[in-house]
Amino acid sequence: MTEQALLSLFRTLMREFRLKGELEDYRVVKVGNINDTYFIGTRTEEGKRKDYTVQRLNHKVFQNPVQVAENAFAVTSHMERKLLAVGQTDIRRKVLHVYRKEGGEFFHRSEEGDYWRVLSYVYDSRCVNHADEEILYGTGYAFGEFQRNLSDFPAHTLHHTIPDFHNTPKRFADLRTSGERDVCGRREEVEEELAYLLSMEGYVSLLEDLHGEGKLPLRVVHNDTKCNNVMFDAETRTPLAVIDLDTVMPGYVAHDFGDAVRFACNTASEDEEDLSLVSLNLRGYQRLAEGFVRPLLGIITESEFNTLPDGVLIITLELAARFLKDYLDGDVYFKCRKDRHNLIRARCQIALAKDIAAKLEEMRTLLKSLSVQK
Ligand code: GN1
Ligand code: MG
Repeated sequence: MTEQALLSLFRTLMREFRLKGELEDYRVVKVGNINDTYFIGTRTEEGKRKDYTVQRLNHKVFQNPVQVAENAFAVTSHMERKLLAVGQTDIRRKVLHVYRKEGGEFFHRSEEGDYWRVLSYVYDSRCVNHADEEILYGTGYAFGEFQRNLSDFPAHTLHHTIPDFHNTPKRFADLRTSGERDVCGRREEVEEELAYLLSMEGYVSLLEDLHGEGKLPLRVVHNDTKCNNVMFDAETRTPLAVIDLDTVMPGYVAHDFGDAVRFACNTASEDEEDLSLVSLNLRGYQRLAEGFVRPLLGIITESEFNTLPDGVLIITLELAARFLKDYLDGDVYFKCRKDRHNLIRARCQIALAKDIAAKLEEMRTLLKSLSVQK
């Protein structure tokens, strides 16, 4: 989009979403593999500055944008009510706000058919991609607290915005199919990765199997718990709001814990090409686990607790399968920022999964000895 088109769009959004003042500036947010995000700065007649988050929702990925928005609205309203009732101040820094138009609509539809929305901006905060121990603890705590705040939310009222989102056996079946179809002729190049992942197929259904046996409850979970989805106070570094609520759906606690560890406790980035740098930081895992479990004591069941380390391995395998599938399909889902980006991501996640598998027993022992338990 040209600069002029963007500015004109932002002004339209301000009008439609009844945001006061004049547009002053904007920034492009480069994080995220699915949606397009901007921050816009406005100033009122009285000279007051106010910022907002503006997003174009990827409606190829989220085929029912209104349902995505309804979920986010319901969940944020619930958390806001709950936190205000216990005297939370500065609520806008703790819970995201979903703006609506005069008639209650969540989106502006552009001429091109895109879906644009407005969310609040978390003041004096920062987003962290590479976490130190304090941030790891804070990340765990923020997602544990998120789950606690939603533990009394009626999960059945949420829409399944992406059906089978963390249904790992289904993700593996889809990978197998993409390997068989081989629409881009890339299969030969990934034979080794494909064989490794499919060799783990028996293990990845563990959570679904336990759920089927009535041993693992479904809860409202975030489903995308990367540490860059928690905003931290720029000064004190305490966790503030959890953002990116597009995938909030019923799911398992182990997925949220697992995805947080997968992303933040990798000693390298999610798409590191030098696989010798990729490993699971056990000390970081322990800190993240302490933060996560603390707000959930008395809420999660023993079987949920015991499956947390499996969640780390399962979700890492799942991401590897999703990236590899997208590579086989011709890069149709995730944004690619370099050549073979999905293959690079898949290889990195496989290297991480192998290290996690080797450390799984140690991870179980560490979890059982957490200081929060005593
Ligand atoms: C996508 O766009 P982003 O970064 O919020 C993806 C997640 C993946 C993640 C991997 C809707 O999230 O599931 O874990 O990339 N979101 C969707 O970085 O598929
Ligand atoms: Mg996301």
